[in-house]
Amino acid sequence: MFSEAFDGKVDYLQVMDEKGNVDQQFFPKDVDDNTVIAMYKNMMFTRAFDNKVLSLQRQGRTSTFAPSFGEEATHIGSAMAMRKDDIFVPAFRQTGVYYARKMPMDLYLLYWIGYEDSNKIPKEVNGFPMAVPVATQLPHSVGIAFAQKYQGRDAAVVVYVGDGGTSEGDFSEALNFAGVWKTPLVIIIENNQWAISMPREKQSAAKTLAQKAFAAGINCIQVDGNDVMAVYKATKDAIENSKNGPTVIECVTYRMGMHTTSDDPTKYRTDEETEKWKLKDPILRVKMYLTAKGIWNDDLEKKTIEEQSKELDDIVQKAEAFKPDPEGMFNTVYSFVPEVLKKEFDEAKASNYWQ
Ligand SMILES: Cc1ncc(C[n+]2csc(CCOP(=O)(O)OP(=O)(O)O)c2C)c(N)n1
Ligand SMILES: [Mg+2]
Repeated sequence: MFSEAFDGKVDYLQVMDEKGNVDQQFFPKDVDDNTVIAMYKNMMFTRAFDNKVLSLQRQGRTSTFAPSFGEEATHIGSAMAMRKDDIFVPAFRQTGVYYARKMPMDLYLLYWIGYEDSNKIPKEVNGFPMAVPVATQLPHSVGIAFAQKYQGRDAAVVVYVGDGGTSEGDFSEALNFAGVWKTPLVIIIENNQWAISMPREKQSAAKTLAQKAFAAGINCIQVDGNDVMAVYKATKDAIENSKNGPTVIECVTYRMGMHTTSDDPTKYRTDEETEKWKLKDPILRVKMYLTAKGIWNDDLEKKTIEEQSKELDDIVQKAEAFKPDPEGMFNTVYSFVPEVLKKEFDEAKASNYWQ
């Protein structure tokens, strides 16, 4: 005889649709008009930052850059749901998360210019440096979350991983430990449909990426990742429940731009696909919502664009004025300075590298 060994189902949540209509039943109770405006402005800034840095990169003023075009709701919804003491652990494409968590953006920009000094994140930001080796941030995040629990702190950890990252061993191993230890962890799968040129359907035969949580005994949900309100609600709920254990949130979004500035997506995907996703733009729907409510208009939009443009000019000016200390190349790699580096250091110093 067969009986049921396990019953699993993944819910999908959308609160605000493509036209800005909201499902009142699921609209987060703690979100007032000012909060929606703040979400909108944060998303606008994230996009403006992308445009600015892309232009700097094309002028040779930054190194490779990974823009977030189209993924702003996933960043801002999740970051704004975090409490002050919650900690975020990013991958490498979470500009909006850093911004909403009040990272000084000139410091953030230094990373893309190529200075490791960017990784000295101010304590109050409660965030970690970017992790480029795919999914390696996940085992770390489980340890960080375990430490919160062990020390009796009321803080959750929110970690980000791409759709591609879910195929890594680190992902499965991290989820397994997080489930067994019931760590206060929220795992955001930022499913932007592509891992460089590898499409989502070739990444996994699973119908959702969220369901990978079942194998680890972890709660999961799939949300419209272009809906800032759904992402906010799911993250808030997961943080509230984090004392009982982790949650996986799959945010279904789309990478509107290139993987990084070294990539040309026209080589492997069609314009039709991109055009289809343009209609689901995460920023546009919030604008429609605010406009229909009579709390946003062209004047406010223009004023915000001007303010953010000035904010960006200041950020770039500050970042470009940064003078790195070349000694860091030698004395921050190891806990001690090995002989070979000491020799190079002496040579560099003798060659007036510091002038
Ligand atoms: C362990 C490892 N393998 C390969 C790479 C090269 N690489 C950088 S990003 C990337 C794809 C990541 O895709 P996804 O996890 O979906 O994140 P996204 O770039 O879409 O945000 C790859 C293969 C890497 N950085 N680290
Ligand atoms: Mg991806």
